[in-house]
Amino acid sequence: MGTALVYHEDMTATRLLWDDPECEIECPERLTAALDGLRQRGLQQRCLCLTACEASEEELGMVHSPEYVALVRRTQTLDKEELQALSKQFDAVYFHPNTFHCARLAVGAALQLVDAVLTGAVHNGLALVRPPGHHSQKEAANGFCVFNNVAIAAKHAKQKYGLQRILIVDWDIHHGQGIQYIFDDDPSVLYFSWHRYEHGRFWPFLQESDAHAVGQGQGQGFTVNLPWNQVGMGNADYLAAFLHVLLPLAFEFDPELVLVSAGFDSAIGDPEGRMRATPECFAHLTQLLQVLAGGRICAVLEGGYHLESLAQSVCKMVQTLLGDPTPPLLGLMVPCQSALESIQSVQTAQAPHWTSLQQNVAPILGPSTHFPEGRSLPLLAESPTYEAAEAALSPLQGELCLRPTPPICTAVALAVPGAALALPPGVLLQEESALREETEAWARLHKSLFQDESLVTLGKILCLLGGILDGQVRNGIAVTAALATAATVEVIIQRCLSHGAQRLLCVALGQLDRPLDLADDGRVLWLNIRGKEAAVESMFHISTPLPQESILQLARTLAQVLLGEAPPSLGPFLMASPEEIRALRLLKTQLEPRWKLLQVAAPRPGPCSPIA
Ligand code: Q9C
Ligand code: ZN
Repeated sequence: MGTALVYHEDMTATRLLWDDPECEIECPERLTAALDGLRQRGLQQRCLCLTACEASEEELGMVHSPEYVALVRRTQTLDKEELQALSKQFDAVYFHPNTFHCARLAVGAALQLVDAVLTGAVHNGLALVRPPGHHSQKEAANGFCVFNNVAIAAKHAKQKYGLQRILIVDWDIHHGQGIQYIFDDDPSVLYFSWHRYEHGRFWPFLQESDAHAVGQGQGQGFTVNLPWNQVGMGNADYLAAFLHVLLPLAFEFDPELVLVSAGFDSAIGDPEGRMRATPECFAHLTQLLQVLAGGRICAVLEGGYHLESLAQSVCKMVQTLLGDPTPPLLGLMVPCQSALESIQSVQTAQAPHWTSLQQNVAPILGPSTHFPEGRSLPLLAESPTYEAAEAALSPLQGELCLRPTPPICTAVALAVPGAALALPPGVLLQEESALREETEAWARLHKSLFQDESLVTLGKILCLLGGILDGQVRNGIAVTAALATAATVEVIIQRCLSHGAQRLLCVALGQLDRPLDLADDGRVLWLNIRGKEAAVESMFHISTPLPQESILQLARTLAQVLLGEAPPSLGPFLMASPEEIRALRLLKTQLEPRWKLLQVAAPRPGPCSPIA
């Protein structure tokens, strides 16, 4: 069992007892919708289902004061009028006679999940909880949150397991100011939050939600705030934030555990967030986090108020936690102007604290035609509807239904008898080439290029490729004696294209030339990692330097990752050499006009810059 799902149905037992439009969206159906979604898609059945137990008062005490815990305990015996009066003492909070029980279950669920992951019972998991936690503070309930589930989970991981570096990723659309306050001066917890901010005009209207708040004392640089100053942020904006802010810092930090404050009010259709990221985006965000901390991810539900959007996003996340392939992302991958400005403001604020960001500050940006504008946002009036997105998604989902997860994960074609490569268990060995006719046809086409033994190799590779194109095999490795010749690679590419593939990425490691007569028509992106030089031959033909690494070690790691294991930690952070940085920056500058996700800075506003 790889993925835990922690839940208790009692957490549906708290609800709003009076009229309050602000609080009514935090309803019990949120949990049942998410759970029904998981059940209907057969995902719950694939998880290790754990029943939550209440956290002890000692555990609550890791974050909250005894007086505050006592105050929440007393709500069990209050009547409706008293509950309403007490609720008014806090911002956007309601109490119910079951609140104390539910809130202790929510904390308990988060702690059980951390235990399951850190004892190795599972690789990762999700706690489906109510009430949420990230706004809650030492002595205050806030924003539907009573106890700070994720903050207590982080303290627990530090105290019980001696962890020294924990990353909290808060992708809820509200700022988890509660978590920020609790770890403000603590360098062992890196807290990342993006949130709807609108220059301070969105709830909870705090100065300290802005990018300049980086933490206090020893904790400086360990609070990372990315304020979104417009609504309508989408898949490209979220990905850009991960690629250019969160991941560089996370690699440099090298966490031992990743906690996710998994709020889905950042998804399309949500009335609170008014953003546009589709449910598939959460599969990608999850996958990007899986390279950290040996894949130890504990996600805990926070917000998410559009029931259907919430359920779909939760399902996409759980599917990725389970190791299923990520679905394609909809939309042009072009971050918007406002998102680029926000990203740049975090980079500027954090650069003094993080080596990996120091190369990005003050980019050399002229108002040149080389920097086309970012995507412009639609007017506020045309806020996206979930239904519109769903309509756009349905053809794609139809296609996905026709392409279920292949039954075989990794296949290996061994062209070397008794190859010494220690292959991990779980791979399917392909013994026989069943494609004699096709192989020979290809060989006739390239007659001078294939010798006898390379023909056998080609046959085995084509057989493997056939399995992938038919949807029987998810990925594969071919181990060949000779270096793959350009001719073999060309045959592979041609076969994929003739099978109807629209876009192929070829990563060539080492001295392997791109086939000469390959059309540079945008269908094949050729990335050669070799030698020392970086070069842009075209927007689809790129060379980068090769890091020092044994090829055998690379092959073994590659096989493990293809099989779904988490990649090994990269260890202590080492900055690239000045020459490497210069080469990569030049590369980036050349590629940015075509590949918009490389852009990290908004073009300077000015008379020459194009208007979005
Ligand atoms: N329209 C969570 O998502 N109301 N809490 C804001 C702005 C409070 C959200 C009003 C929202 C609290 C966990
Ligand atoms: Zn929220």
